Amino acid sequence: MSTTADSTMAMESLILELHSIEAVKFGSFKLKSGITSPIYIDLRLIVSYPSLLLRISSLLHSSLSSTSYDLVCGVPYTALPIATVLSVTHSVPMLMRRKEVKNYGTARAIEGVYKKGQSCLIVEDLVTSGTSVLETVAPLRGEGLEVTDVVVLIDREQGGRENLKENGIKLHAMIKLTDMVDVLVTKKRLSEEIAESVKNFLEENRIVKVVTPSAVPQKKSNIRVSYGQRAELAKNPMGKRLFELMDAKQSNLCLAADVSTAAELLHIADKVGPEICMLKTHVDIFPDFTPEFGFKLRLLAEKHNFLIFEDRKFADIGNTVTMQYEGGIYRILEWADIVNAHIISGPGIVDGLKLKGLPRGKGLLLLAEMSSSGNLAKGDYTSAAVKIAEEHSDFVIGFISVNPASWQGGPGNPGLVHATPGVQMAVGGDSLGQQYNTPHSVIQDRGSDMIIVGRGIIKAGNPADAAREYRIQGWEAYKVGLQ
Ligand code: 5BU
Repeated sequence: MSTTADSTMAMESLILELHSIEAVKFGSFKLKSGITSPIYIDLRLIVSYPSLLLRISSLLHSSLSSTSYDLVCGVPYTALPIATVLSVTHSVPMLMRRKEVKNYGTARAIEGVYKKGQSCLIVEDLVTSGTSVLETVAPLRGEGLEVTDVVVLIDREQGGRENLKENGIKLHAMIKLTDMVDVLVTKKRLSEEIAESVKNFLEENRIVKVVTPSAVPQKKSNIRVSYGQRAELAKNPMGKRLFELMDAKQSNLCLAADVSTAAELLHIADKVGPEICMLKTHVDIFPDFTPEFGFKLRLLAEKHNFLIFEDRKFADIGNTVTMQYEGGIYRILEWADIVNAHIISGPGIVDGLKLKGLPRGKGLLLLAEMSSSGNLAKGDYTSAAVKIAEEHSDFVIGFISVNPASWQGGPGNPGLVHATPGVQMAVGGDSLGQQYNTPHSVIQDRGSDMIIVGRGIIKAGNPADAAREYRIQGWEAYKVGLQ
């Protein structure tokens, strides 16, 4: 029998065994995300079947005959036993990634022995969007390891392959979920009807926006000027401070702290403070705002060394914005280091904000682009923002942008910063038009300097850990450009 026929048979028998032990079930299952799925896969129970575990590990290993690696690391927790067996039976040293980083002792995110530059293969049981894989890749890359390949037992085919590719990782999947469904139908374990509903479900719930080559702008140049050097080129003192702070904290992460109350914001700012260079607020969403809020947030900003950016998006004529900036109940000028403005009303808006902000050492970001689908900030509008920024570079510290690498002339003046919202570990979006890109894509391909992350952090089980992952991913992407 040919090797292909051998491996097809091995795969079919594995699929049937996974079905027999109920690692794959069909019915109606409520997923963590709230949606109801006609299929449920639980590979945790393979630890109860030693010979199956051994078979899976050796099949994963043999499916990678043309890929070389020095180390293996399983994605916690289900893939850990698979990675362990693979490591032991094929004498490849293993690493372990801690899910919870201790804040005492060695506080290591990666356990095991390794050297910078070694290659590490990721082992995973099931890939959906690829987010869990990326959460393991980030700290490994953060330690200087090369991570380019992940081997997975089952690919749900819901965007993982595309999202991983976007992050420079090749997915080697042993079993594709649709193939599994086909085998179960052929072997009379599953009706055609259920198989159809599973396939429809997978198609309708793809967590991906496939990024076509033309949608990913190419960098104009591979060489990036360091944040430290750019601090020297910034004309506005707040812009200079921002670059210095990013350099010192090794962070290009801004938290979009869109929580429900001011109290919650102060709580999360204290937890996430060590990871961020900037904290972005929408102060008008808080029912419990008091005049002390700004003072308390400033104390936290000093404690953890981050800047405060009120995402006020001023849009009126110069005279009105001076009053909106300084007055009202929020008194933004008192506590925010940075604000932003649309340029729809013309350069007078910058003059107005500058009148109040410049004497107090503040900075302004101009909205050159937006992250939401169908927005109108593009082309000539974006170019006009660049022109106004250049003419007011004593006060304007940079832009809210999404694709500065695709601008005519590229991201332009290195003394100005680019901050990009719409960032999550996996590309995709929300139901109200938000569009997400990955940290790697934002910093590396799109030529931005800073990732602005909201729900990716605040909705995570542990926001401080999630912030750490985003910081590492953002910083790694920046460092690649420096080399
Ligand atoms: P998210 O949860 O990561 O989607 O939050 C994004 C934040 O960035 C949120 O506070 C938005 O108001 C903000 N934002 C944005 O998403 N897109 C834009 O173009 C601009 C701001 Br400008």
